[in-house]
Amino acid sequence: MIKLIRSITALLAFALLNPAGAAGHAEAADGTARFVTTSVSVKGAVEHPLTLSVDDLRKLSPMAMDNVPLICQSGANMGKLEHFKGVTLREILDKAVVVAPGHNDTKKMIIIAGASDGYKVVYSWTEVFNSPVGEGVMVFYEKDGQPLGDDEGRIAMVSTKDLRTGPRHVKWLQSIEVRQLSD
Ligand SMILES: Nc1nc2c(c(=O)[nH]1)N[C@H]1C(S)=C(S)[C@@H](COP(=O)(O)O)O[C@H]1N2
Ligand SMILES: [Mo]
Repeated sequence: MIKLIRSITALLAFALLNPAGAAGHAEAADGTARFVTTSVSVKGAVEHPLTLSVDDLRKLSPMAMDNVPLICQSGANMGKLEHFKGVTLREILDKAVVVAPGHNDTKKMIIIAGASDGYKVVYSWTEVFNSPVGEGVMVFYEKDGQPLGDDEGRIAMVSTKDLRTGPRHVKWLQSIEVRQLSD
């Protein structure tokens, strides 16, 4: 009886200490595997809400980039993104078709990029579609010809023309939401 209680206690302790393991998922040594996303939803003020897998993203116009330094908001050098491939946020939003019937609707629109760990960054519609920054905003899915690793994959995003590129390098991208300010 005591033995039985002991083994149940040990099992419970194991499950509590290894939540992802208990749920049957493989967990990377650094614990980021649970954040990995395999599709991104495009939602909000769009005519066609989408759920795009890596294969779906591969069907859009591929854009390859060679070398983007990653600089944190603090100024710290976080390394660089090299030889990565993706598509522009512009193309994704064009596919979803932003709903903006009023002449001034787009001017008060924001695009929220959300990650599975709760991280969020915003863009304005104008920034994406009417500024040079927009040309460099990419949703990417491949690095050095390989799928993105657990540390940021399988889908991530980066605004390559930002002065400090770290903050809008969104790891584990999960959603792209278009919203119009109501006031
Ligand atoms: N999903 C997600 N992406 C993120 C972050 C985060 O907390 N969550 N931090 C950002 C910041 S501020 C930086 S500088 C870079 C590098 O963060 P790291 O050192 O944690 O890899 O990732 C960016 N992307
Ligand atoms: Mo950062």
